[in-house]
Amino acid sequence: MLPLGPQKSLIVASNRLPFVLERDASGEWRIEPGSGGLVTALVPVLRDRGGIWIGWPGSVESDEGDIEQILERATRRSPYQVRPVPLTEEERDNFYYGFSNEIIWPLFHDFQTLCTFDPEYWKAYEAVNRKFARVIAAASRPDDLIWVHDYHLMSVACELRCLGISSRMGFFLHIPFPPVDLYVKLPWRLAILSALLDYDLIGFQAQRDRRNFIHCLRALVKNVKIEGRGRVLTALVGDRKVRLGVFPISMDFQAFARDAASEDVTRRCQQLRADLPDRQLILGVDRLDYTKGIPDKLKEFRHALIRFPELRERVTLVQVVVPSREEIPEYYDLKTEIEQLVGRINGEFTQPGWIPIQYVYRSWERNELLAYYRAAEIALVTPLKDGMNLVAKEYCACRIDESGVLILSEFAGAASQLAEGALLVNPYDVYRVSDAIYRAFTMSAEERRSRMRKLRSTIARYDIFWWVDAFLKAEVGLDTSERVSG
Ligand code: GDG
Repeated sequence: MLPLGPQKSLIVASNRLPFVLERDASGEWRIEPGSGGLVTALVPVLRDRGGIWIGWPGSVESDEGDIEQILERATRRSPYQVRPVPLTEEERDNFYYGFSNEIIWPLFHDFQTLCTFDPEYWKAYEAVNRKFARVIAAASRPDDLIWVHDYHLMSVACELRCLGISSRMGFFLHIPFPPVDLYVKLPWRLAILSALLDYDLIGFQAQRDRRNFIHCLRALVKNVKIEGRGRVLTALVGDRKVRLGVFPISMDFQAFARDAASEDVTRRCQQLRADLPDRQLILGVDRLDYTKGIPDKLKEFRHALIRFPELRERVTLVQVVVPSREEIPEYYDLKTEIEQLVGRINGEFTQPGWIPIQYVYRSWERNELLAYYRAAEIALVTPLKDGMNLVAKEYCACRIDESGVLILSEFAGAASQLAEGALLVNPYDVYRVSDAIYRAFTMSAEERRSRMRKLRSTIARYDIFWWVDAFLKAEVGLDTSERVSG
């Protein structure tokens, strides 16, 4: 159990509650408990300490009515309580689609040209952060630990302080923090930076993100002093003392490895292998998002087929694209672009008995995903920018026979931990990526094993439970001054 002090409960706030709430065919609401890594890791702490998860249930107020009741029923036996933060349709549009996904998401991933700096979005962002703060204030006791997640909620601590809440508050940014030259384009750059300084601890995925944040502090805020070294530094800003930590997020390594070895997954994996005799399977798994660099990846795969003709009929790229934010025009256009590229490349290279790209546009059942992780000799993970990228880690966890090659973008947060075992590439460099595909294809079994062993040992050590533990220890001010190797 974590040494958080006897009376401290944990209050977790994230944009979405850890539930999937959907209407079934008959129009009735259905609720499924979340199964992501964050939920898995936090549930034991919430169970031990008692705690509350606060977030938007994903519907808008006009849908409301029975949602509160559904949540209440669904969580009656859950180890933690849930408090919904309802949003109006306008709030969803301006706060979620607007400020969060048309400003912060593109800007923080270096896509400044996709930003729409609409002042109405900012007003909604402030208002919704205030709304979250009110729900948190009403639900928490003075000694509770408050842990806020991600870019939708950067101003929550500031709003809580205005309400007179003095509890310890931590914030974890799941996405990258941009370089100062990009950050300064944000019209509300100072408001957001100062709001973040109201947290006691700010956690970043990688050193790159913390370094950018410190550059921004130095450029925009006066009298900044940074003290300490290692995983957690202290920023002294005026009379504020804020800890700045690097905590690369991960997944439940043991659960992935165990489930990958299950009978179901093993059977399905054998089937997949039997369908691709004498062929290496290259796997790409990405949410539909311009940050994931899917069109670039397809072009690079094509380039590899042109430069290295021996790859033809010997490799198959299985590219899964998980539907996401399709109601936003950029995402719809991206889907069209991907589909056209897949069609063009398959049209150019297909031969009897061999189609170079198998394209899947849907989300797989977990076991299907695990079977593909196990069956694929090569994973091609080439985001243009990514906070961490859990697909890269999950792939390695599922390589229970210690084979497999991970080709990884140097702009994924995961690259800072996995540089030794992975083949790191610049996802914009068509030659580098096509070389890496060929190198992976021809890599000896011995080299594959030695690289995969290193990858798996790092990921097993710094798993999701390590992550929760390290963050919460830093939040309560315990020493976490180890070197930032994880
Ligand atoms: C954000 C940051 C950061 C994917 N396809 C299927 C499926 N998935 C699951 C994977 C993985 C998750 O989705 C994707 O996680 P990522 O980390 O790769 O990417 P984002 O969704 O963009 O996440 C990212 C993360 O937050 C955590 O901090 O790493 O940088 O952008 O877990 O397994 N799951 C199933 N079927 C699929 O087809 N069941």
